[in-house]
Amino acid sequence: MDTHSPLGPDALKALDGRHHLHPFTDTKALAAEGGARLIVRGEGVWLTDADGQRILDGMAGLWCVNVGYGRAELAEAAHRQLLDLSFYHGFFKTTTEPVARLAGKLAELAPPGLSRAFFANSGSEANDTIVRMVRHYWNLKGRPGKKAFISRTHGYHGTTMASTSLGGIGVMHGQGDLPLPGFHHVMPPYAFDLARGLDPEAFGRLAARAVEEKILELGPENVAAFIGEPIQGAGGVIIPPDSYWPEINRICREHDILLIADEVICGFGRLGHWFGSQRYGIEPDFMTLAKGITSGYLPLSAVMVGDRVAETLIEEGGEFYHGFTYSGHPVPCAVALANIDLIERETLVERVRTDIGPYLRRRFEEALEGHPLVGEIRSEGLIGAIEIVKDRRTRERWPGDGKVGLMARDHCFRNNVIMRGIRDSLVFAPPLTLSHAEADEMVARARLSLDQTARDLGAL
Ligand code: PXG
Repeated sequence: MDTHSPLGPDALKALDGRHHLHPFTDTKALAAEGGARLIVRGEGVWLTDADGQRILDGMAGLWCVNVGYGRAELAEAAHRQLLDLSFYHGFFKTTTEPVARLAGKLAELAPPGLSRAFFANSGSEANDTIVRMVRHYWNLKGRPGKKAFISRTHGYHGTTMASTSLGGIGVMHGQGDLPLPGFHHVMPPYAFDLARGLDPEAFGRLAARAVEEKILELGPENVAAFIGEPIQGAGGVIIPPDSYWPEINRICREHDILLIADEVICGFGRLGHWFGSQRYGIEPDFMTLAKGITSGYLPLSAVMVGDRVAETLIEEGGEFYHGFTYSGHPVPCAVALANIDLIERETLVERVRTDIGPYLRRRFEEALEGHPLVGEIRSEGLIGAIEIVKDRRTRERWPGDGKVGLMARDHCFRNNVIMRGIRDSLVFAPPLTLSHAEADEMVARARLSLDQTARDLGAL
């Protein structure tokens, strides 16, 4: 086929239907629905499809387009770098300017002590890298028994064998015979579902205690690390009570367990701080960075390594037999620098914390006050969830095990606002550049979609 001949939307959709296996998709069901919606443009918080419909992207792509679509500064950074040096690597005693500069910049932005960066292409690869680094570290420390990883139900850490094992998504474990041995899961700090009348701070401590109990059950001498997202994203925007993370710090310190903060969604301003670790006072040995590092313009991830681990790996580890062809690709690194520069110049981190984050939350609360389906609205910075229930008082769910969340999501999609349905909740994580008027529009469309869902259910 001539790859340059013009193809209309129908031809493209037909090709897609015949040849493209979509990620996280029931291909048979997609075909039965008539195939995929073709997206052709992005500008700011808006997408345009092949029919010319403008869609408000309340999910920033996949929680990643922090500075919004179509920013010329990022395109120009990539263009310049592609012409200057389209590729070189760091394997055999070489480096490149964007990589060196980005490593330095990340060390400056990260919490104190996380001063080394290892680059990869995706959050999944970064977490796999951490699994290898952690086990290598404990072997070097003469404690080869410390092998087990603890994480949370509803945690999402990626989709490779090890990162799926770290994750706590049951349907993913069901495919590929996972988790691998040595990966354990405990309850998440999911107050809405699990607190059962306990006050939030007491519940936060209870959820942290579940980690300690698992450590004691396995024996601290066998536990290598705990990994958690500061706020669990893909698992349903589970926002921990403030009591949770300080307890996790204490527990990891006391039992000599490494602490990994998976900042793939929370990083780069989403919570109104550069990193979720800063919002919650987490003292991690590792941070996983991806998505917002380039605002999704190009694939890039980084593992930030804390000094105590880095010093051991460097002083005693010899060669680390690990790295991807594109570990530290200069083009995405140049884009990441331009992206960070934009976030700084437009003071987006502060804007999320003091302006648009609280504004969007207030507007949701006003618009959905007393809505028969809404059990809770929670948010932090520009990430949040609306819990859908059958009975607002008892929090009883609708039958169908998450079907109602998907119904609401589909109404949103038809109303040209993108939100994610996760079990029976509707979640949002728009670009950090969302204006007040766009926030109003997003809330109005979400309200309409929830009304339509309620009507489908006979609740309105
Ligand atoms: N950690 C976290 C916290 C994530 O959210 C990953 C790791 C893996 O990153 P990569 O780059 O390998 O995808 C993620 C990714 C969704 C959705 O629909 C969420 C993610 C990816 C794709 C879809 O919510 N999160």
